[in-house]
Amino acid sequence: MEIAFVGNPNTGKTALINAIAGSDLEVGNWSGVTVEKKEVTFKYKNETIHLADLPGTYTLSPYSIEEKVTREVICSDIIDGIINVVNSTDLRRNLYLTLELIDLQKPMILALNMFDEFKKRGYEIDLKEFSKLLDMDIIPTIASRGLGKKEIIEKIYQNVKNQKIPKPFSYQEHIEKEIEFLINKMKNIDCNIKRFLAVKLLENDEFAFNKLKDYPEILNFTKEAQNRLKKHFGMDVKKFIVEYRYQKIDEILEKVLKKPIIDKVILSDKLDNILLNKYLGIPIFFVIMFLVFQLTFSGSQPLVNWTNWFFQDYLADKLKIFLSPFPSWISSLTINGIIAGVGLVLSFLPLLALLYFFMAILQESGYMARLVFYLIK
Ligand SMILES: Nc1nc2c(ncn2[C@@H]2O[C@H](COP(=O)(O)OP(=O)(O)OP(=O)(O)O)[C@@H](O)[C@H]2O)c(=O)[nH]1
Ligand SMILES: [Mg+2]
Repeated sequence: MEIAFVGNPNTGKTALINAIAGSDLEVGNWSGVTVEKKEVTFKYKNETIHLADLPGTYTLSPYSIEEKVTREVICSDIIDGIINVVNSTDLRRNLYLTLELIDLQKPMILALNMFDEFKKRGYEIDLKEFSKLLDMDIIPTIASRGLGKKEIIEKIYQNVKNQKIPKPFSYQEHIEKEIEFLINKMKNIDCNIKRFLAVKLLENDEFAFNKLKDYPEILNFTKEAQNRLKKHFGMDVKKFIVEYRYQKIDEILEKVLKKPIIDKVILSDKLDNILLNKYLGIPIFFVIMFLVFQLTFSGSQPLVNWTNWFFQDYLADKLKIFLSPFPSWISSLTINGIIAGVGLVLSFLPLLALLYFFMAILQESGYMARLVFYLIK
């Protein structure tokens, strides 16, 4: 069984494969990490399953070479099922590819990845309705932590076994009529992705034309269909189809996605705008550093004083009495040497602890990383 992982760049496809198969393919926090097809073999329920890791792509009408690799593989007969990995925090953009993938009419499921980020931003989604509208299994996942991996593999396995294929995404009625017309004309051609090719022909896609270059009559029928549509819509057919997809995505999201009234992302963006402002960024950095050092010194002062008092007054006095029967050099070595030395070192401890605490806050909040990025820019 050959399963392809398809999705926009940097959505966690490779991370999900690694989680499922325990492999160590390269993941990275930027787009374009995977540039060629990689395959991991994995045993599930006594069946050998090949998981194909593909370069990220935004569309199946791509320009770059890596994206074309993805289209080539995904449109070939070797693929039995598709796991569409989407970034759940950026659904509008990600679902465009999903709608194109549905045209392939292969068993398919949706991994709603980065679900931790999704929750963090306060988004909510009606999974049942979403799954009904797209007619496929939709599983929230956090690939980097391996969450959802069992369900993903089980669902795609079931869908491939039962040949469960999502119902076609319906385009505007005139487009649908022309799709049907072209599919009908391909009746005698041996090909599994006729609907996909019909849509792509209408979109003037070179890949579809290439696939059917041995059938000039189909290309002529395409021209006919395009002319009819152009006349009807009064606009370019490809443009119409692209806009129609986005319109449908908006309708779906309107029904299933709930964003918080105050978007936490926007809040953090606003903070970024202030903290990394062209003129205020550096002065704010110095103010923050000044405050960190002030708070470190004044905050740790009581503890420093207490440590000094404990070693120099309390412990030294007690030891002086305890050591009085011994020769004076032993008492002097212990009190003026060991206790005073250890006390001096330990009196820095509260100060250092507090300093590291504030540094950790600056580091973990992402302020430092952003600042470095800003300075380089
Ligand atoms: N917070 C969070 N991060 C994730 C999740 N899944 C993956 N990541 C991170 O997202 C980044 C991209 O992951 P990859 O697996 O390389 O993404 P990809 O889709 O293979 O990327 P390309 O190969 O470039 O298309 C890595 O830094 C992952 O650790 C997730 O569910 N939550
Ligand atoms: Mg990858």
